[in-house]
Amino acid sequence: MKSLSVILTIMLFSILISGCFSNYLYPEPEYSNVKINSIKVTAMSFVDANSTGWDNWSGPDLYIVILDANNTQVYRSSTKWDCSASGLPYSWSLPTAFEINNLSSNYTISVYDDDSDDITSNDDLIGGYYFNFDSAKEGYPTAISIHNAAYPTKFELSVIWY
Ligand SMILES: [Ca+2]
Ligand SMILES: [Ca+2]
Ligand SMILES: [Ca+2]
Repeated sequence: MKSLSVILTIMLFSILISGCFSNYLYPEPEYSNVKINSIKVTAMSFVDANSTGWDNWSGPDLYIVILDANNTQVYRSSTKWDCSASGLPYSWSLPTAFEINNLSSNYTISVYDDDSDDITSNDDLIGGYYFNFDSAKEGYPTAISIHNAAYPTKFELSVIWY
């Protein structure tokens, strides 16, 4: 009887150990890198602070800029000319996925109106946000919305965590 309880105790221990061991071998995924595959503007204002259109005679010409924490430009999209509210969302696929290896690094994402066709105007900043991926990684979503209820501009990033 005594030997049976010893055997049971040993079995129990081995189950507990194998339980711990399998948790150790297969922990919850913890990703430390992210790739941006595409960027969308899903909402924005089509007038500036003076309620005037971004361009006088046509729709705004949208492009995306991402700056790193040192305000160095790390991405600039192509320009989509003469955009309209009915054309939303506007989407840019990144030809080479933009890889981020430090999730706590801060970035700025902004959308501009390209005025390179108008020598009287600099490009207009339509809207932008500071963000980092630490605050977005809960559950590792593949679509990350960047917005603030106080402002009309909304971005959506399509990402892969790895
Ligand atoms: Ca303009
Ligand atoms: Ca235009
Ligand atoms: Ca323009």
